[in-house]
Order: sequence, then structure tokens, then C-alpha cells
Amino acid sequence: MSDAYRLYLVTDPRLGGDRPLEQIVEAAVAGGVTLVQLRDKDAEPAAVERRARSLLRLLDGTGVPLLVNDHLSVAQTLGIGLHVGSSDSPPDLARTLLGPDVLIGASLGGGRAMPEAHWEALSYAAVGPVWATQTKRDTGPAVGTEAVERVTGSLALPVVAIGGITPARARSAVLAGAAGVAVVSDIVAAADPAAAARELREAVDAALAER
Ligand code: TZP
Ligand code: MG
Repeated sequence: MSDAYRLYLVTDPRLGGDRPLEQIVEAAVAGGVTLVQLRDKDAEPAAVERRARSLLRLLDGTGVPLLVNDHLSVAQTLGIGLHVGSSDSPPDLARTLLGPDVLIGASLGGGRAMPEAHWEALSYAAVGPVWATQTKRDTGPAVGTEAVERVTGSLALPVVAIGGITPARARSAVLAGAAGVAVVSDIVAAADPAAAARELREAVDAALAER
């Protein structure tokens, strides 16, 4: 199951230039992305739901699951996974409403105090920013691969490293214990998102084989 976390694409509508998001996601999946999160901080729920439906059509038959950031109601309507930050819906509520079969993840910085019921509700934890990032403004300082090591050592959950990921850093993150990496700009802003994804995926696969 933790193979699903090898290369996690997190979308950002501001970074793709004038290319439709669907085009970038399709290319990235062809390049080896294993999970997709629809993340659009500015869109209304109805617009997020429309986008999610369009991505679901595109992902149909690929085996790549779609998660939505923040919007529990959209996840519920579409029966898809959910990623929550510290100020979003609590994971245990999300699990109760979404059921046992979808992926639910949460963001952690270097560590996050959460009631046990929240941890138990999660499918994975995202740790970051591991390296500095321009993509997310309201984030804490870079936590480094030490944080990945610490969290993977203390949590019985797959850990995904996020923040400033490049192929070389993907290797370091996996060697520190991550099940995979979550990437925004290295794929979404790339001139060739399929090639960017392929390079990241090769780095993750090679590091996992080395571990
Ligand atoms: N959460 C922590 S860092 C980050 C998020 C959503 C953004 C990562 O973006 P990039 O472009 O891969 O550094
Ligand atoms: Mg959030």
C-alpha cells in the first residue's frame, strides 16, 4: 500500500502558466505520479468540486487516487480522499464521514500534537517543509531530513516528505525513511511535467531499492 506514496503530485493553479491543470496532471501521471492532490486555496467549494470531477475523469482507469485539500464536503460528495492541514477538519471526523476506504492525510511540521483518535484516522502523514519552498507562504521554517527521520521513527504511518523536493532531495528524503515525496513546483512549473515526474520517480524508486 505504501507504494501509493512514491510520487505524490500536489497541484497549484498558479504555477502552471496558461496550461490547463488537466494537461499537467495527465503528463505527470504518464511520468509516474502515484497520487494526486487537488489543492486550490482560493477556489470556492463548487469550483473545487468541478475541477475534482474533471480530474477524476482523467484519472479513471489509471489506478491513481485523487485527494482534495481541505474540502471535506467535496471529498464526501465525490467519495475521494482528503488532505487536511492543522486548521482544517479533524481527521477522525473526516474518517467517520468518508469511511474506511479512502486516503486521509495530514500535514505535520517537525511534529504535531494530535489526539490519538486523529492519528488512528490517518492513512499517511506529510512532513514539511523539509526544504525551503516558495510555493506555500504560511509555512514554518524548513524542518530538514532529521524531521523525516524522527517522524518515521515514531509513527506507524507512511510518511511523505514535502517542500522544495527535487530529484536529488527526493533521494535524501527516502533514505531518511519517507515512503515517497509530495511535489508541487518541480512538476507543475516544469516545462515538461512528464519528464520532471519521471526523473523524480526514478530517484524515489532507486532510493527505495537502496534502503
Ligand atoms: N506544504 C508544505 S510545503 C508545501 C506544502 C503544500 C509546498 C511544497 O511545494 P514545492 O513547490 O514542492 O516546494
Ligand atoms: Mg489546509
